[in-house]
Amino acid sequence: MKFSCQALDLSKPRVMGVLNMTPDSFSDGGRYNSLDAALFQAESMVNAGASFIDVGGESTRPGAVKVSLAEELERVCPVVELIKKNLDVVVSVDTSSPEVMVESVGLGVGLINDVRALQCEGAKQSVVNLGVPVCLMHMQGVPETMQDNPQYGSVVDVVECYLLERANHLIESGFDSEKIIIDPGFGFGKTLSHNLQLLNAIDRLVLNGYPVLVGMSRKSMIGTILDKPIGERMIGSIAAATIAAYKGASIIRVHDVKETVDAMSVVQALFEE
Ligand code: YH5
Repeated sequence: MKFSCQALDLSKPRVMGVLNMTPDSFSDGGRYNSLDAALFQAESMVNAGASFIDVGGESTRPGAVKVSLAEELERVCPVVELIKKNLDVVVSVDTSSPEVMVESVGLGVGLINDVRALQCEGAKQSVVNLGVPVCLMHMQGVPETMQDNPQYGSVVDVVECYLLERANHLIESGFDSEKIIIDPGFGFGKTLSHNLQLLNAIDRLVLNGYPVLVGMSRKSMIGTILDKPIGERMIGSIAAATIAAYKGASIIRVHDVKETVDAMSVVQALFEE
């Protein structure tokens, strides 16, 4: 089966809503940092058709400052617990920390989303022990400096090779290959041209047999194409999401859930014809 990931139904393109718990959150201005507001936002995204809520407590945007483990646990765990108690949705946690992975899975998280593809000390072993699905993302460099003149020979070759290597590594450690999702990491050490080459190669990434997750929502690739600020990137983001889904991406990580869900219904209608 092409879109198989045990415990997650990826038989059609799914939408993952972003729930940013960082105080410096770029797109919600930090408005959702109280627990009640976070639950309200999560509930709105579920009502709008989100299949996943991605909770993140570490900002990985270019130039962001590092967050302590205690701080990340304090940002992530209470909201994960609250969402799992109140809503019927798969919660994913955007983390690279094994401690956050273990704690949040204990609270009901169903997917680990790691932008560092389990390269931090102890992360791979934690995921193997926990046995929950994981998204492995490609990043060139580190968030602090990754957008300072990124370079590749062939970006598609490099990204594909890296993701398959990380997946193989995990499988060799005893992890179920059916629980692996891959993500080219739009904007993580990539120029606009690199991002467009990757978007155009989503169908090639899908051929490896792992479900593909993409996150382009509101990112600078959209901003650069449109020459528009973050608040005016929704329609461009939906266009990019539609292209990715049409090329076979299974999970689309977005801020604007309702609008993207409609776009995914159009793609799915075409697949069913
Ligand atoms: C992703 O692609 N991205 S956090 C800068 C922006 C807008 C949005 C300048 N976590 C991904 O969303 N996890 C993030 O405008 C992710 N894939 C996966 N799997 C960065 C982000 C953003 C950054």
